[in-house]
Amino acid sequence: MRIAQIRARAVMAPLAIPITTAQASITAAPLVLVEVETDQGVTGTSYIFGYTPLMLKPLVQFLTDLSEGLTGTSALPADVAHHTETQFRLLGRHGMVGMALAGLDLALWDAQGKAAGLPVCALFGATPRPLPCYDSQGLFVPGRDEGLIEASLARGFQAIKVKLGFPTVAEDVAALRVVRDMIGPERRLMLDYNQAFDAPEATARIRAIEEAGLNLTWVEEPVPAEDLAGYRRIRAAVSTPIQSGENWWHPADAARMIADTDYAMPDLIKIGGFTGWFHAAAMAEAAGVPVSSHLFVEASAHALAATPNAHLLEWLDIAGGLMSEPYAVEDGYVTARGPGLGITWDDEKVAHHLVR
Ligand code: SMN
Ligand code: MG
Repeated sequence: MRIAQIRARAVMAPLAIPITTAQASITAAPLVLVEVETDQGVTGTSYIFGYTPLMLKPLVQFLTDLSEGLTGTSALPADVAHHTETQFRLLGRHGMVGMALAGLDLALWDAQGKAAGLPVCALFGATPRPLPCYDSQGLFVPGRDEGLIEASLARGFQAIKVKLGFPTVAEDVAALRVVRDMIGPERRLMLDYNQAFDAPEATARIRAIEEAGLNLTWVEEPVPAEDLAGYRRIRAAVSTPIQSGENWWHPADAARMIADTDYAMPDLIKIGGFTGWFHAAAMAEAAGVPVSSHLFVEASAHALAATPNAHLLEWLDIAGGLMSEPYAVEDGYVTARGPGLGITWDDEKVAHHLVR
């Protein structure tokens, strides 16, 4: 199978609920839809989350220009990785280059799955299986967001993550208290600080949360992702497990950081597609670190199905609003489906949200 053409389209995907974090509020998801047409009549697809609309046009342009050099070359993901590794060795593959190449990797695996008539996870030796997931919510503001927690419970979620980072830890504790009381003692509750603090502030907050008996499954990214010394100091001072990984670039970052986290959640795009994911997940397994996912519910369901140390799938559906049959949560579980990644774009919806 050979690459005939790579196509990319920019969209602002409608979100059922805005994503609010300690850093920013995202009301529609800036996505780049990637398509790889092959000479076998199979087209692979995936999407990249751009985080900001400013990334859309550069990504589309980059992928469109990349197409020419790859036309006629092997459509096998490792062959393309080998080719592009050499091509971008001098520049490096962080940032936009890595995001584009990872989107391409996911689309190439989708094409391989479709060509074989199999779900992508089967190409990695696994049958689709129900994966426990958690509802990934935004900032929880007491008095405003109780309805969102009620909706999660009504949909059967057994685990919920909220983002916080109020001016004072007392406000964080009060917000967590409301959520914990609503979900009861058995369901999992996680907290995402989105890199908001330095180590002393994060340590003080996590200790206060522990003293309040809120029993968090993890606290995520309490300090900037690259602050390894901060992670070490926090983990030495608190008993709550620490989660990180969504900002690891490629397996090399996983190698640097895996010893300093309790849980890891590589982002399928930043880690380098499925190819990067399985290298990072293997390092995590060797270090005794369970692996969860970040965004990309469809591809993550395939990756986690084939990951022996799989933990939880993050349910944060940023692209379902553009699909004819979006993935769904059933009783708190998500199951991968084929062929390929099981993604079919609804052309009308895509056209409606296209960014030109
Ligand atoms: C997150 C950050 C930015 C956009 C979406 C999601 C986040 C998470 O940190 O873990 O869900
Ligand atoms: Mg996070």
